[in-house]
Amino acid sequence: MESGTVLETLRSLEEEALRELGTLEDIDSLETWRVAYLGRRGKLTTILRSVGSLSPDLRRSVGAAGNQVKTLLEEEQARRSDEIEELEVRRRSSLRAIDVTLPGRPLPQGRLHPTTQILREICSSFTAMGFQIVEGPEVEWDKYNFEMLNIPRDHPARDMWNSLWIDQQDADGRLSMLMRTHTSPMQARIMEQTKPPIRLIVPGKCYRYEATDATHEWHFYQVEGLAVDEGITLANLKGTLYEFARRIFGPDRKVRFRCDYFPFVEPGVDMSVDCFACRGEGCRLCADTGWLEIMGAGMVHPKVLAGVGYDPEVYTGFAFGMGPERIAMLKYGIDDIRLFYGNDLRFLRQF
Ligand code: YSA
Repeated sequence: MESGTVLETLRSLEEEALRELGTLEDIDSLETWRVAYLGRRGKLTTILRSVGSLSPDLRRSVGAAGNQVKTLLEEEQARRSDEIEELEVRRRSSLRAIDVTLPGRPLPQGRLHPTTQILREICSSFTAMGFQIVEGPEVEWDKYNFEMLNIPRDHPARDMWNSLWIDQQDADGRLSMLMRTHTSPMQARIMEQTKPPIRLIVPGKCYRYEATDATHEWHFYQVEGLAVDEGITLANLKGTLYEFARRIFGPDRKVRFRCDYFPFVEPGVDMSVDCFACRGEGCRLCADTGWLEIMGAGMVHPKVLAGVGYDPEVYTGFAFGMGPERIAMLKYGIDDIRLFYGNDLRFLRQF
């Protein structure tokens, strides 16, 4: 065989292989191409194998030229493989192409819980009347939750507050710490530390060991109010609470005060608002009374004032404790208090 013929065959093989390589568009056909030219029985491999049968002179020149073609084809194959991969990536991302003319998707937005909203409304209606806001502990001593509020141990009035006790005993082996059942302990804590005049409200969470129903939860909020000064009367209490009701419910809502008993006030009252569900006719929600009770209130008992070192002959005061969830129920027409803490977004999104 002449060296010129073999070298020409090699050149045309190189041209053919490179032309074909340029048309390939996927990894599978690239592999077929590799097998056809560089595989064990491929066209170039066959030529290179035959070099052994050539004369020593021809072997050297054809062998060198054949290896050059092999190196070139291998390099070109690697380059084309990178190009094909890039093409694939582009093809795939064009399937997920962004249509910049589409309007953006709204991001899910959080909002304030209805209890937080009503607490803020209640607080601002009182701060507008000159009250300050104070907070207190949710885990409380028996001393503040009951004793300093004129509810000594074994007093039957303790049954009004079904308590969740903490496993903590005093020197007599009696339970002395509990989850506060109301925000009233803050009355004693504040008066113990401050001198009149006092005008403040205490929003916070309370806990009771009680069965739940449409108007009762075992954990709920209260907002306590306390005003102590010289010459404060029941008229001041009624005026303040009427103004509060007007600000929260508007001028058309009916409000009712009735006598009620709390050991830490004398006299004691409760305040109700006409039921939103039946407009006073009587229904399941208001237990057929036409009214929903929203708070207890009264004139601070002289014993409570004396217990914190105030002279009840000089100072008088009023106090109240309201349930914000019940107020939100009346304001927004919610017929079951259990919805507040059921974590159902269908309910929460409405506020
Ligand atoms: C009374 C006189 C004062 O001078 C000061 C405060 C008070 C209120 C007293 N500390 C108290 O806790 N009274 S109460 O048991 O009648 O609760 C007050 C309000 O809390 C209720 O009117 C109601 O709105 C809410 N409440 C009570 N138990 C509840 C509840 N809300 C939801 N679930 C419960 N289980």
